[in-house]
Amino acid sequence: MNTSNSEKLFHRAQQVIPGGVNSPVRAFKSVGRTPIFIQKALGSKMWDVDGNEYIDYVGSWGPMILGHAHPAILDAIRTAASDGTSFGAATEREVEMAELICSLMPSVEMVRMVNSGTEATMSAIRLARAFTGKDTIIKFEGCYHGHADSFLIKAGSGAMTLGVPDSPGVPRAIGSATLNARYNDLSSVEKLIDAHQNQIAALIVEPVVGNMGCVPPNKGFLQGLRSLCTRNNIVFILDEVMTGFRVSLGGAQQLYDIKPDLTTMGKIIGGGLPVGAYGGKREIMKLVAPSGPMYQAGTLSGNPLAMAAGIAMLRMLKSDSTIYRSLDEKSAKLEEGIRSIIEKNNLPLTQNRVGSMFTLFFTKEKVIDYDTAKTSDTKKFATYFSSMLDQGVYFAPSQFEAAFMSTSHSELDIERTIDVAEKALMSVFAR
Ligand code: KE4
Repeated sequence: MNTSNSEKLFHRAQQVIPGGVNSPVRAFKSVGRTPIFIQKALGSKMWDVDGNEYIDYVGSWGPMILGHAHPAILDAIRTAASDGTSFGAATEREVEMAELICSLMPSVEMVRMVNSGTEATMSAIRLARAFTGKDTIIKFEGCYHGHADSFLIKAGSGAMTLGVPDSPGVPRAIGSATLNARYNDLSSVEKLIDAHQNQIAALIVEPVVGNMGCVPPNKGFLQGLRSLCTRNNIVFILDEVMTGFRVSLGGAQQLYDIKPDLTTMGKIIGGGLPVGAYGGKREIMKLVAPSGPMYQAGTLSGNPLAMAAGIAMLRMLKSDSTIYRSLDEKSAKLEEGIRSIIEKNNLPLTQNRVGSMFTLFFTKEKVIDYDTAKTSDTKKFATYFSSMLDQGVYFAPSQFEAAFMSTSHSELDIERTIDVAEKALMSVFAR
């Protein structure tokens, strides 16, 4: 496969951008090859700067649930842009967006727009600290909540991929206020709460983990966290940046019938533009400036183009009740196709899936947490990734990420993906 233009661009990029990319996982470092530079995308396809076509299962890490360059989203952006690109003042679209989010996620009584998932989660924990007057937070090993200092302790996603789950530069005072529990292990949470009585402000969790690869919650896990937080005056934060409007129209909290105190959002609600949000109980949210003393701000928060794209996205998701069933059926077909290859060849692989987010792990172990995810053979994954890419199928360049189906993936795309996966897996395990 000719990737000469990507290689030239990557060389140039590395002179002026750290690692040649604006987000680490894009550098393809853990899969040991030059990253592809994308020229354009449409529906389920992407084309790189050398003209190679890919069936895309990254979907910009989640936002592209309706496929790339959806006409309704492009129209909404064009219309908004013709009236100006940013005002730094209140607009009607922000009210409409907030009302839409609150209508789709009943636990969210008030919501504040920000510009990324990181801003959403870092604001949510500041708010929880302000509300409770306590400082310590609980997160889970392998979960990723963006790159704010408090979260870069045993973090997932790119940090886990690059083997730097604990980043330098995080002050000890901040890091020591973050405790890590084990995902799907309620007793690990109880032990932390017992050992830090009355110190814990918040517990933040990916209700379905995407950032150690896809890891679903065990039955009763989320409910157990809810009752522990209620009993100990801990703000229960569901980080739905990835799962929000992905695993169901009302997110994981609808799918698992769980009511958090705060929810963080991003990705899909921006329709591909930079958007994040945090929201929840009115009594907590009213602490946020200017209605309360907890300060958080943003020049481009509620940006008109981003709101227009997000409103168009959420309106489409809300208007078509077949979308989530179709996403589930497409994803199940792919999962079934891969399962039959695994069983036919007795391959040491396991799959996790929730709706249209899923991961193929290169381990025989059932992946239920950070430790079991880490049993994956990342070298074999890298060989598989490369073989898939060379055959025109683009999955995340990391074992510790989720893949995403969109409504624009066709039956043909899925059949081709299964065929290509069989060839790729045979090349990995034949060695
Ligand atoms: P951003 O700041 O990247 O918009 O969102 C941070 C974030 C917060 N919470 C969850 C559950 C997330 O998945 C993310 C970001 N997801 C990664 C993909 N695993 C972003 C990709 C990247 O870092 O380039």
